[in-house]
Amino acid sequence: MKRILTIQDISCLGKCSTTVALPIISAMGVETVILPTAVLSTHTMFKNFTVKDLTDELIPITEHWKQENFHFDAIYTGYLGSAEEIDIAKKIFDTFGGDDTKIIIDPVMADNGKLYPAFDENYAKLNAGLCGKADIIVPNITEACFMTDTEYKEVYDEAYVKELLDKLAKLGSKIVILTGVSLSDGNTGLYGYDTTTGQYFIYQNERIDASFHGTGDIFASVFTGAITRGLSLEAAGALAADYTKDTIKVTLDNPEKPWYGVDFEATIPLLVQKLSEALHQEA
Ligand code: PXL
Repeated sequence: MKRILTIQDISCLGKCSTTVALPIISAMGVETVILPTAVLSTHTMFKNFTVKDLTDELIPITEHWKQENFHFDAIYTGYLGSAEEIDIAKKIFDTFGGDDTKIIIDPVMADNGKLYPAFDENYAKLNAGLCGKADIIVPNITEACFMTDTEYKEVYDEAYVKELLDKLAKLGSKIVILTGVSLSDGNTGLYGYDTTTGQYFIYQNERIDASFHGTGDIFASVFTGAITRGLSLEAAGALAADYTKDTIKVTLDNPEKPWYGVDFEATIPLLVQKLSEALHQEA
């Protein structure tokens, strides 16, 4: 069985970061090793959340794994809490990285034109440096703008998206994938650029007019699981985009839907089925 290491916080309640990555990637048939960067009572969109920083634990934990000779087929990073943790993530890439370990970075720090409460522009620059170490990065448009000093636009055209992709590629990652890209009314999805082939790729599906917390983490988790199971970039991107959209739809149908996250638990069986179909199709 393939094995992924995911490095991000545990928001105990809130359906994001580790509490979505672990169930989703496990359901996709990949062993999921977690490295929690912090434990929060909830994610940071709640008021009065508590935080216990775990920076001091990260190196000792990974040194133990190294002594035990563990290998990871992929390392996937999401929400990292501080500049120091970005530095530690780089060290972990150096310790465990190699040709057969894909580094996938979701530089979680911003959305809808704004940085999350815990972060500033310096953090965005450091995240840009981290992205230089990746095989694949999956920022949203806001994160891409902060990392490349580009003006954030709500309304844009394909030229703007390609400019962002080209600037992101200069950070150093082999493959760059922008999420939340809408190029026509009623549609949204991803737009990617593979620097190894010079090819752009695009996948759009129905845009649902609702915004939920944690959907970026769901996209990145499914994408990472699918790449690790051996799907192509295009198929992994389509699976992740469709699953995110289907999950938002199912959540909207729930009269008791929580405000803080989506009902991904209800759609995991669908994900497992679609993954299996995609693997057969590409076999
Ligand atoms: O979903 C991204 C995320 C992860 N972890 C924490 C967050 C957020 C977004 O706000 O606050 C703690």
